[in-house]
Amino acid sequence: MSKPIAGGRVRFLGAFPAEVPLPGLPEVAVAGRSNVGKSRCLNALLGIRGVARVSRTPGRTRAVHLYVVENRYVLADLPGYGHAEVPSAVRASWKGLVEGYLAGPRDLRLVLALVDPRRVPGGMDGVLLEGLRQAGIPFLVVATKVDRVPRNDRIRLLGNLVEGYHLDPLSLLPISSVDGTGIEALRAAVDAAVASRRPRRG
Ligand SMILES: Nc1nc2c(ncn2[C@@H]2O[C@H](COP(=O)(O)OP(=O)(O)OP(=O)(O)O)[C@@H](O)[C@H]2O)c(=O)[nH]1
Ligand SMILES: [Mg+2]
Repeated sequence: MSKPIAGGRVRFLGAFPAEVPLPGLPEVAVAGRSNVGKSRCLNALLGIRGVARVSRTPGRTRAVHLYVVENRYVLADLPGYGHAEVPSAVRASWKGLVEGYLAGPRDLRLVLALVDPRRVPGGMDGVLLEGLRQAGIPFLVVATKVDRVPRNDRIRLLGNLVEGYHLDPLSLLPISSVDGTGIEALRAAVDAAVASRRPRRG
């Protein structure tokens, strides 16, 4: 059973705390630390309020939430990582869930790796990006909450991300789900990834 949202344009497939089903559509996943703004980014991307629950309590989303968008593709809201208060058993199950998701035989077109540009590059964000690189999974680093970064600091902080994570500057996108900065570009990147053909042999 899936729940229609936004006049049927988006369907909530469910929250999966263990095995994540293969929906048979191209997928785009949203990953990042707890509280980095994944759910709110997802809502902004879809142009709908309240699709994905926006939490004030970090680490609340501990399942993979799947949404079917216009029957074109599936958006996966992955559980956040890195919250200090999360007990180690929960952290281990998080790791298993996300690693299992990423390793599955999915038609995963793009991972939106959300990072807070005010944080020094490294830690779990670095681990995620390195894992995606090694697995050959296409990703876009999305720097969130730029409305909170004074304009004078933006270039410097974004430059730190490019340097710290060895990024192609084109694979970094600053966004704000509050003032809408970068949301159109994000939507275009997702649409392009979904529309692209899978690489063929030969
Ligand atoms: N100023 C500002 N605040 C934001 C933005 N995006 C998210 N927030 C706030 O940051 C907090 C966390 O946002 P969520 O979207 O719930 O974060 P999340 O990554 O889904 O968190 P978990 O599901 O707990 O991992 C909320 O209070 C949001 O309102 C943004 O672009 N700008
Ligand atoms: Mg969330």
